[in-house]
Amino acid sequence: MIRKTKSKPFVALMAVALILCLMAPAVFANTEPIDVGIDIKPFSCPNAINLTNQGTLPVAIFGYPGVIDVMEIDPATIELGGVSLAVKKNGKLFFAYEDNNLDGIMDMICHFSIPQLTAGPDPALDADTDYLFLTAQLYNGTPISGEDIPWVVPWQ
Ligand SMILES: [Ca+2]
Repeated sequence: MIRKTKSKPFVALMAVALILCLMAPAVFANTEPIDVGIDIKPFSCPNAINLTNQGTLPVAIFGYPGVIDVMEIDPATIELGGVSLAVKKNGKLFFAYEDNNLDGIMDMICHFSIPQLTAGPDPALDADTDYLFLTAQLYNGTPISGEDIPWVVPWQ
């Protein structure tokens, strides 16, 4: 009597396909970041940044009804060009909530260390930086992202 069995590679392939199908909703559900409006140096226009400044670069994340509630953003996950929020002297992350653009919706002002942004051989921010990208996650894991154009004044 000959037992007809499926080949091992076929079974393995089916198993992989099944796992991928089962994982797909989890993998793809939250991969598309919510596009949020941000403004580098929201207190001034244009966004002139002095690279030798030892302070922080403020960036506003604007709340928008039905799209983004800034209170839902996990501050620990916020990065600007891969640089995390600056840390205050008291050890807490440097951010604040305020309605920066006066539209009645709460915004989040995030502060990033300019020395950190400009540090290293491949800095997040230098005279050639066209865009700065801000990424973060909501407390529920949903990713968000936004971008703005910095104006760097390295000679001042
Ligand atoms: Ca606002």
